[in-house]
Amino acid sequence: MSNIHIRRSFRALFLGTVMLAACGTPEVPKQEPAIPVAPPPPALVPVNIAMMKFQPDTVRIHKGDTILFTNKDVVEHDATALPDSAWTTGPLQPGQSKKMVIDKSTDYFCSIHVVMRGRVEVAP
Ligand SMILES: [Cu+2]
Repeated sequence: MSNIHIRRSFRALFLGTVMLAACGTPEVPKQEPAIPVAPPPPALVPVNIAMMKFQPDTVRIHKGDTILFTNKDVVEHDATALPDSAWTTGPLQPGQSKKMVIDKSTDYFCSIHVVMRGRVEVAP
């Protein structure tokens, strides 16, 4: 390689470097200050009673949510906390509903038909 070729190669390399530098470093997007995210509003979570079952039999809710128990069966039912009856919907006639705010994870059953079981999982 002749001297002139080496000089041209250096010049090309130099110009390439200058051009790259002129483009600047890629701009990093500015971080916006974090906007606090509001917790989701309390939800109304349906649990239907039909065909001698709680449907769904397990619900996962957040603290403050309301469960709406609705008896869609043809006979009376209730939903009562296990093991201590800490809460109960009371008897629900066919077509009746009852809203319950349950703030602690618990199993429950129908005290009229004790084989009917359900569970509420409460996330903090
Ligand atoms: Cu029942």
